[in-house]
Amino acid sequence: MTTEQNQTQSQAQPQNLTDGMRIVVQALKKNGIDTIFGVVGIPVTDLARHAQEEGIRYIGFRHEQSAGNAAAIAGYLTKKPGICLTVSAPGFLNGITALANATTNGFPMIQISGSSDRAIIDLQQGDYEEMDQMNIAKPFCKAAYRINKPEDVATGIARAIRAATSGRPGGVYLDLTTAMLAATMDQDEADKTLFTVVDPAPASIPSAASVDQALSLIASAKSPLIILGKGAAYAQADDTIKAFIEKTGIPFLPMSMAKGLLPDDHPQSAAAARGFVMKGADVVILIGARLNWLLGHGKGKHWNPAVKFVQLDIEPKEFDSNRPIDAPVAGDIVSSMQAFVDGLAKHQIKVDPSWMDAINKDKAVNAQKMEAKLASTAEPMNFFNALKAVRDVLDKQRDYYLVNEGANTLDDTRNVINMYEPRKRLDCGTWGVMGIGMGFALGAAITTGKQVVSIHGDSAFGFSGMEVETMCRFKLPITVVVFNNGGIYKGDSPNLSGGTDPSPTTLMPDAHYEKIIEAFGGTSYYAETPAELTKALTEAIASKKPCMIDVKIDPSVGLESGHIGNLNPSTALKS
Ligand code: ADP
Ligand code: TZD
Ligand code: MG
Repeated sequence: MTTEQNQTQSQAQPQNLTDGMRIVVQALKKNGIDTIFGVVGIPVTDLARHAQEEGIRYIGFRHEQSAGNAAAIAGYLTKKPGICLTVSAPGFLNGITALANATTNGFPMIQISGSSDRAIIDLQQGDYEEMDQMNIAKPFCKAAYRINKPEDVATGIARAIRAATSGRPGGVYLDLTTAMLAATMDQDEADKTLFTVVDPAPASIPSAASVDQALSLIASAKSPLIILGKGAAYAQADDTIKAFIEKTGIPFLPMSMAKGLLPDDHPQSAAAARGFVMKGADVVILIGARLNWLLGHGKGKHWNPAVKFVQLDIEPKEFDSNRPIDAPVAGDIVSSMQAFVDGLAKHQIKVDPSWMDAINKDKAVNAQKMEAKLASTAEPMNFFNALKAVRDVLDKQRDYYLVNEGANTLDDTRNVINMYEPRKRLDCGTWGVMGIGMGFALGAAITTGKQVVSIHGDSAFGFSGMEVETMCRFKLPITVVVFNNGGIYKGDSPNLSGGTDPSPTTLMPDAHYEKIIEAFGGTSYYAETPAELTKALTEAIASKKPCMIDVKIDPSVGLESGHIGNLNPSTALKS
């Protein structure tokens, strides 16, 4: 028995008293929180124990960053804030990258962290894990609060839930002082403080004038294009978005995590003609997508110079952030898309068939080029013949979540693997961050109970690889696929000094990542050919058990930085 367990039992509260940490659990329960992802230690171990005792699922991770990523993706999938529990100072800091990433991507998440004695922190007298956590968290999240008294727990939790989920969702930091966690109060009085937040993310109805203006502009277009972003996927306005797209006939381009909102094989998908439609569109309708680097900031050589923009977003500050927006529509996407569908009675929107014909021609040319790449018989495999094997297995069974991280492994998988259902593709997102992989895979599997296929570059996998133990401990139906080309982007880059140290991008080409899972009783596969990969993936998925496949990829085939080599500062010198 640990000292902490001893303390819990010997300090049993009299019947009519409760304490801060029990009230936190009650307040979370009262607000429908059913899962906590975290890593325990002083001062939050008993909080996790009480949560489990009260029927909240506690998923213990090996590193807070993965716990935070799991919470963030749970938030994205459910529209309820995902909860990540961390200990003070170092545990808190380990969670902050995930909290910042959640905020950047618009995922609702609350990082709840214990913190040490305020008086000692403020005088910097050197407490155990001393850190001024709330002030450190502030630049990395949407909002930060501290609960100092047990009487304030319910209000603190309510504020965190509202801040995480209303408006543009994001990460919230909630600081729980050790003193508050231990403070006692009368149980009946504590019960009276508890409440359920009413309508945590209120609808935001767009003005009729803004909808009218947008629909008039769209009706005047010759070559309109809809861009669907992960904000649209998050909003869960699936049927209304589909209705608007199909009633108007406007082609659509999904951003990475919006793939599957409408199926990738939908006749109006312009995904395989991305460059062509961006250059050719005269009116672009952004639905829950920002004009950030992923869309070339909405200007420059990739766009039609005369293009006009309609933008549907819940965050009015987003409009004009990169270029003027001709018809901004401020509102939540459920309400705005409903207004758009209703507005079709008044506005005649019909797309000129020659626009779709031109798109289809471009799609056909690109599809042919892609099929040629996929038909490669290279051995060792390149990304494309390996991905063809994966695609052919996954296309047969569509009820799975796809997690994806890496550089070439990310970009090529996005292009090859079709998605058919909303919110099923989970990836590096707005920052292109490595390390989300295992956290997202675990978060998706725990939240949905469904099969997850998690495809990582060998470098990307390394950031969260120890969570293979977590996946085995919880017996989750996740198949981890590592595309092992022996490095960051590729495995054969030279050391420019001519010395024997591996180059900055080199990892071990002969590593057998699949062996990791053997340590935890999971099933391992190694694939050197497409046939071996097909067999391994088919078996792994059918087993519904934790599995790992190391896929041997030619170390020489990756592109520097995948598809974003143009962002490398040294490109100018090289060319
Ligand atoms: P992507 O990376 O897919 O292009 P972004 O994360 O850049 O998507 O953009 C998502 C946008 O969606 C953000 O500007 C965010 O404010 C917006 N958004 C998120 N949820 C909603 C919602 N429910 N209604 C309207 N807009 C939303
Ligand atoms: N650290 C973090 C947190 N995020 C990052 N994006 C990077 C470092 C830099 N980086 C990339 O942008 S991609 C990548 C790194 C380290 C790994 C690419 O190698 P991989 O994929 O093995 O995962 P491929 O298939 O070899 O390209
Ligand atoms: Mg690699």
